[in-house]
Amino acid sequence: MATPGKDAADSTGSATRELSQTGSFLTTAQGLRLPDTDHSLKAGERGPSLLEDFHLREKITHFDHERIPERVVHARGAAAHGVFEAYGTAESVTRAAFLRAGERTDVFVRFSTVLGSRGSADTVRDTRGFAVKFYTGEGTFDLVGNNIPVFFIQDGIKFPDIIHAGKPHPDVEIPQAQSAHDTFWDFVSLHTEATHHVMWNMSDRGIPRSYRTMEGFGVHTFRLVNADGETNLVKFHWKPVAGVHSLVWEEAQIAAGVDPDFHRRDLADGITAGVPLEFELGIQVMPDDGTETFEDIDLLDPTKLVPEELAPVQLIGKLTLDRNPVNYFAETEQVAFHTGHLVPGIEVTNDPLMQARLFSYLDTQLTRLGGPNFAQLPINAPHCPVNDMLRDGMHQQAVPTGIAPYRPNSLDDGLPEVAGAGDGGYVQTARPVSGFTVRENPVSFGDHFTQPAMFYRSLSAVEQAHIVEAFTFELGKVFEQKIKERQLTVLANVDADLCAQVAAGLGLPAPSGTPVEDVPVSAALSQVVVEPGPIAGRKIGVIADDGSDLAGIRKLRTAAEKLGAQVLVIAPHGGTLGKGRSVLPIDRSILTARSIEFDAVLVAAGTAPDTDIKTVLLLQEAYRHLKALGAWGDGGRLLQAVGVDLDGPGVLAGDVVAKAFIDDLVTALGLHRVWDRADAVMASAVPPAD
Ligand code: HDE
Repeated sequence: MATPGKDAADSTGSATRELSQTGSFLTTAQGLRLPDTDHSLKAGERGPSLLEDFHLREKITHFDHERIPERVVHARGAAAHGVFEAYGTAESVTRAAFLRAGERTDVFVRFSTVLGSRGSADTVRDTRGFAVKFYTGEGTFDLVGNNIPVFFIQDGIKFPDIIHAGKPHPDVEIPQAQSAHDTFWDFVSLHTEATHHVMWNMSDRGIPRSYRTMEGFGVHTFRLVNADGETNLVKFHWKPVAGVHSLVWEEAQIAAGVDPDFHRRDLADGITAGVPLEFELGIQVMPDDGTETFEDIDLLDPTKLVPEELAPVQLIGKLTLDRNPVNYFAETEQVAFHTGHLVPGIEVTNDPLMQARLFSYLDTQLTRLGGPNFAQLPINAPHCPVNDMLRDGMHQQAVPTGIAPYRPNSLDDGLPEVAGAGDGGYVQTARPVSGFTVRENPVSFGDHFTQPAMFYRSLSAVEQAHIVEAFTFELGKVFEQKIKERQLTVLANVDADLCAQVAAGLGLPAPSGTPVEDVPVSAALSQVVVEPGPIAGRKIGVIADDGSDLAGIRKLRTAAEKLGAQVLVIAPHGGTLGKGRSVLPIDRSILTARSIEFDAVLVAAGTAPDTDIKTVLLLQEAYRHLKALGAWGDGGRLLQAVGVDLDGPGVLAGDVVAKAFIDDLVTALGLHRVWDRADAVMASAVPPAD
C-alpha cells in the first residue's frame, strides 16, 4: 500500500533538486539548450525585436516575477543551518523526543530586525527576531522568539497598531527601520503596557554586537507535558556561549552607513571562518498549579518576565550554527515559521498574544509564499515522514498516489491511521475553560511600571546612562511637543532619576509621577560581566605598515585563531606587507577599514606614527567605543600621537607579542568593553591630549 504523504515528501525533495542547476549547458526552463542569451532575436541587426523570441520572453517574464512580498514584519533577516543536541535535562518535564539525552536535531535559525524593509540596515535600534526551526523526528517544532523577553502588547489584536506606529510614516515613508519618530512615540506613550519592552529597546539590547552575542527568549509561557502527563509552565531562553554583548550607539549609527550588512556579514563570515555560533537552550520551570501565576507574576502576561533569581534557567541543550545557506531566497527568504508548529510534550497557553499568533503565521504565508503548499518548499519540508490528506492548490509539487484522501475510507485500506499519544500523536492536555465572553484583560495585566523599574534599576550605571541617552535621542527626533511631554510622564512613573535626566536632555521640565519605590532588582538583567568570557568570533585589528614587526603579527594571529578570534591587518595600502617568505596579506587598507569592525585595535611594533586622518579616526573611535587598544614595541608612538594615554584603562602594552600581552588582550576582549573608561569618554568626546 502506498503512503501518499511519504511519497509526496520524497518527490518534493528530489524534484526540487532536479530543477536546480544540472548539466553544463545553459537551457530554458524546459531544458532546451540555448546558443545565445546576450542578444534578442531581431529583424535585422538594427531592427525591432521579434515576438517569436520565446527565450527573451521567458527570461524577462521570469525576472519580472522574481520578488515575493517581503514579510510584513521581520523582513530583514539572515539565517544559518546547524544542529541542536539535547542534554536530557528536560526529560522530567517534557516528553518531546528531540529533548531526550544525546538526541541531535537539524535546525535552521533566522535572525531578523522587526521594523525595517528587506534592504534596511542591520544595526538599527530595534528588537531582533530569533526564530528556530527544529526538524524533529516527530514533526517540525518552531520556537519563534525575540532577543527581548517581553513584548509591547498583551493581546494580539493590538499587533497591527504597534506595527503601524513603528513602521515609517505612511505619507513620506520616513524613517526606515527605527522607532525614533512621532508615530511610534505617540502610540507607546498612550499605550503604557508597551513601557517594559520600550525600556529594553532603549537599552543596549536594542543594538546587539552580533547575532552570536544575543540572548533569545520564547517570550510567552508554554506548557510542557511529560511522559506521565504531568504539566509545568515554562519560559524558554537562549543563552549565547559568547556572552551577551552590544554595540554602543555611535557604532550602530556608523555601521548603518558604512556596513548595513554588519550582522549578516558577521554571521556568514564567522561560519566561513569555522567559528560556529553557539547557544544553550534553557527553561525556567514554574508549577502548573491552576493559577497561571508565579510569585505574583502573571504568566499569561507577555509584558512580564520571571526574574532568573526566582526561577533559575535550567540548561537543556546546545544549538550550534555552522552552515551558511546556499541560496538566500530559497532558504532565508522562503522559510516559514509558525508558532503552531509544535511537537508532543510542548503546548501553548492562554496568553492572548500567543493565541493570536497561532492564527497569524499560517495566514501570512498564504500571501507571502503564494498558496497553501509552502510546507513542500525544501527549507520548510519536515525531516520526518509526512502523510497528510491535504491536496492540490497552487504550486503543488507532490504526486500523491492514493485515491482516498479522506477519513474514514476503505479504498486506501483505511489509511492513513490516526495516532494516539502512545504512537506519538499530538494529544493536547485537557485544560479547563470557563467564563463569559468578554473583551477584557485580567486586573493583573494593569501593572505597566513595576517591571520596567526593575529592569532599569537592575542595570549598571553605564547601561543606565545608555538608556538615558537612547530616550533622549529618540524623543529628540520627535517633532510633536505633546508626545515628548507625555512620554516623560510615562518615565516619571518608572523612575524619577531616569525621567529627570531625559527631561534635562530634551530641555523640558520633568513631570512628577508615582514610581514604585521598592522593586527587587535582578542582577541577571545586566549584561556587564566581571569575569572574562570566551572570545570566539571576535575581531582584532592590527595597524601595520611596511616597517612593522610581521613575525609578531603572525604570532598574535596564531594565538587568536586558536581561540576562534580573527586578526585583521590594516595597512596604508592594499596587497601585502613584507617580502619573500615573510610576506603578509593585508586584510583592510585604511580606506576600507572602519573601527566598528574590530573589538580591539593594536599597533604593531615598527609602525610609523603616521597620523593620517583615517588612522586617527579609527583609533579615536575605538577609544570612544570603549574598546581595548594596545601596542607592542614602539607601536605605542602612534597611540600617543593620536592622544591615547598609554597608562589609561584598557590600553595594553608589551615589548613583544609574548604570552602576557596575549593574555591581557584575551581578558580585555572577554570583558567585551573597557567599562572603566566610560566616565572619561562621557566627559569628553575625544581622548584627552597628553
Ligand atoms: Fe511575529 N510575525 N507576530 N512575533 N514574528 C511574523 O510571520 C505576529 C510576535 C516573530 O524569521 C510574521 O512569517 C502577530 C511576538 C519573529 O521568518 C507575522 C503577533 C514575537 C518573526 C507575525 C506577533 C514574534 C515573526 C511575518 C502578535 C516574539 C520572524 C512573517 C499576536 C515572541 C520569523 C511571518 C522569520 C514574524 C505576526 C508577535 C516574533 C505577520 C500577529 C510576541 C522572530 O505572521
